[in-house]
Order: sequence, then structure tokens, then C-alpha cells
Amino acid sequence: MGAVDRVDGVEIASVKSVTKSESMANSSSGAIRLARPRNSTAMLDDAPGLGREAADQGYLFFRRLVPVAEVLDLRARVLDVCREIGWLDDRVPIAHGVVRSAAQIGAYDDIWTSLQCRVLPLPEFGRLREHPTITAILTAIFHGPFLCERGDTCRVFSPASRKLTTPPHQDHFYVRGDTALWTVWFPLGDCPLELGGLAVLPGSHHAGLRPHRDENADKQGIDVGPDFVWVSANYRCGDVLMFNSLTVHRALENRTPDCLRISVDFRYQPVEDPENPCGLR
Ligand SMILES: O=C(O)CCC(=O)C(=O)O
Repeated sequence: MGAVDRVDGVEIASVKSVTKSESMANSSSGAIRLARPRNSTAMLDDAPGLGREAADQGYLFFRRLVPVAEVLDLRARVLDVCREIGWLDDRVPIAHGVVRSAAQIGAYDDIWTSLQCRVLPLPEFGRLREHPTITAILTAIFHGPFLCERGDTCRVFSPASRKLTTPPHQDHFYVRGDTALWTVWFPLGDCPLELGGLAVLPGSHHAGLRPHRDENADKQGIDVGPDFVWVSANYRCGDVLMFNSLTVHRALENRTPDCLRISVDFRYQPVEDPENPCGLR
């Protein structure tokens, strides 16, 4: 797979490198190279094929895997919480998810914890975590039964928050436990590149755990050189990205003028190692 000039019509040159801190940004600033992810949607009825693709690439990407209506139901509930917290511009319809001017959202602080406490128990959240289309794929990946609720998260990121943007990292650095753990990530709504979705490095899980560093313990990341080609997409509502806990991934910066990027990530692991991870990102 080579670098491409555009991903779904967006020039890669306009996607700037995002890193966990200004010091890292100085060492690796500049455009990052993006390509389209391999689309596994056509393999949904081929469980062995999905298992092979997952083992080989360390990620799977599906278009319109989960029902848009269910994703938008959860989005509406999360936006209610965002409004109550005071993050939204209340002159704009709540469904647009427009952020109050100058709000910097995405830090792992007390408000973030309060967001988790209010969103994770929602029935809409639980229904998506155990959606049959997702669990069927996980059965193919794990070749058998698995545990859910291994560290689920709802994320909200404001624009102009480069320092808060998720840096390149591997979940295993934070989760530890079983490297067979997989994360299922998707945006709650359409998420074009400029809104700052997730990007993964295909096949990076094969090289094991890499060194992570930063002065901020919550945002430790990997210094990835400029030659690596990431895959990301103009995600549409219902699209789903899945990746192994050793697969290197990052968020792209939210470069919209005023929109929140809202997403969820669910974690699962095979029953053979029921160690419950903690300290998840
Ligand atoms: O959504 C993000 O910015 C980070 C998500 C992530 O790193 C994960 O799901 O493991």
C-alpha cells in the first residue's frame, strides 16, 4: 500500500501531524501520510477470512456496520450531557454539536470522568457495545467467546485542541493484560477527516509493544517517523474501525471551526484470559 494524495477527496497535505505535546510536535511536525483503510465490509459472511485479515493487518474497517438510527440516538443522549456540562453553543440546534467558543475539551479531568459516569450506563451505549453485527465479528477475531466491558469510553474533542488530541500509542501500553484485546471505535455521527477521526498503522501490531513517553502520564505516546503511512477515512455515521491492542493508532486533529468530535470505543478480550484491564485510555 502506498501513500495517496487524497483520502476520500481530502488532500493529505492538509492533515497536519498531531502529537501529544508541543515538544513532540517540534520533533515530528508536518503533514502525515494517509491512505484509505482496507474495507472489510464485503467479508462479513466470511468469518475465517475476517479472522485472517484481523491477524494480518491488526485492524478491520467496515462501512455502515451499525444502524445509523441507533448511533444517532446515543449521539443525542451524549449531546444532552454536553449541554448540561456547558460545552455547547446554545444558540445553535443541539444536534449540530457546536462547541461554545474557546472551550477546550478532551483532557482526562474530573469533567471527563463525569461524562463517562453519565454516558456509560445509558442503555443506548450498552446496546451498541453488544450489537450483533459487532459481536459476530469479534467472535471471528477471537475464534470463540469473549468478554466485553474491558474499558469502554465516550470521547468528546473540541477544535483547536492540538495538545489534547490523542497521540500515537498502543492500547496495550495503558491496558496491559492480554495482547489479544481488541478495541471497537466509531464516531457518533459523520466524521470527515477534518473532524479528527482515528488513524491506524496497518500491521504495526506485529512489532510488539513500543516505547511510550511524555511528561503527561495521561497522554504518553510513540514518536512515529514521517515515512509511515497511516490509514484513516472520512467516516460516515455507522462506520466502524476495530483494532488490536498492539496496533499503533492516533487521532487526527479536529480542524473544524466549531464542531465537537464525539465517538465511542469499546474493548473486548477472549475469555481465556479474564484479567480485567484498568487504567484504560
Ligand atoms: O478517540 C480518540 O481520540 C482516541 C481513541 C483511542 O485511542 C482508542 O480507542 O484506543
